Amino acid sequence: ARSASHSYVKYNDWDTIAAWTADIAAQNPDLVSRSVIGKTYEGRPMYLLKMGKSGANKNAIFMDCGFHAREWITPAFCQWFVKEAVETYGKDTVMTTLLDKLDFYVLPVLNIDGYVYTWTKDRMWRKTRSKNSGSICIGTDPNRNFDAGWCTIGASEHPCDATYCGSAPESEKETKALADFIREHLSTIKAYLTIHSYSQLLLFPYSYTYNLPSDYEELNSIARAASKELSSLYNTKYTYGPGAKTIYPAAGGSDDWAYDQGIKYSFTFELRDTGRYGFLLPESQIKPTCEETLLAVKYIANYVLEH
Ligand code: ING
Ligand code: ZN
Repeated sequence: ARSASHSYVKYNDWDTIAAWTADIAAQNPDLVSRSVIGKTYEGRPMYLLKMGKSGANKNAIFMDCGFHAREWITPAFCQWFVKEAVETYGKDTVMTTLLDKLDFYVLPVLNIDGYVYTWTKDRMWRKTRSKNSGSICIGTDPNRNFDAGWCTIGASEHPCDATYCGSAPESEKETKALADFIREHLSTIKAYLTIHSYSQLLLFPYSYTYNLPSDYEELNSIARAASKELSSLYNTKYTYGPGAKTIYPAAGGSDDWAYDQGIKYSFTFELRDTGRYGFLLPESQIKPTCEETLLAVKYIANYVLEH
């Protein structure tokens, strides 16, 4: 049965989100299916939702939330996106076409162990919860753990630091599971969207180098248009550009890795706000944040569909 306390306008704990993934799939069998792409360090199943009308040779968009444990607005957005898809399919012409022609893979929380830890022990935790040999400090930054200029810049080799890159690329069970899934579906995945907070940015490669990607002009114009769509609802200001110069240089990020795997449309969102509440974004802002972000995601998806 539906978890009694699940709400799209509240922050849900992991058990509630996990129960919700089962319920939303069971209630929408022609549109949503659930799979498990791996287990976390602490043994939790990593649930992935696949959304779309069944069809042959469909391209796909992959989106994840909850890389960093304390960025609570991001799992809220992934849940919101799934809700909007099932509620507006057959009503909203854009959403209907998107789901008819594309599949969406949505990973509501990548770093589940960390997310649980922010609910139980330390609200400001960022990393995974894996042990580091030779250190008393716990965890690796999952967004420094991908094989993209790994640990060369903007990442730490010290396990006690918040941006610890891990003992090797994909050392974390969670990042390995994600990378394995994407490698196995590379022929169909045309876009990779990874949702973080906060700062109100729409970033694209590269973050591990100041060099611009070969698709810079196209990615920049998509980011400009998607940011404009987002701002059209509540006038939320977004800045966009390549990660290294727009936020800071940082190696080992999943968007750079996905891009170098050949997924051209690779973006990192940094949702609200710009620092007033930061990671502690009030629940009253879940709805407006998700509504505006949805516009940008739909814009990018529609662009992918038409190109
Ligand atoms: N920001 C991202 C971080 O992992 C980022 C910024 C994006 C880095 C893409 C590398 C690649 O630091 C937050 N808020 O986590
Ligand atoms: Zn983050």
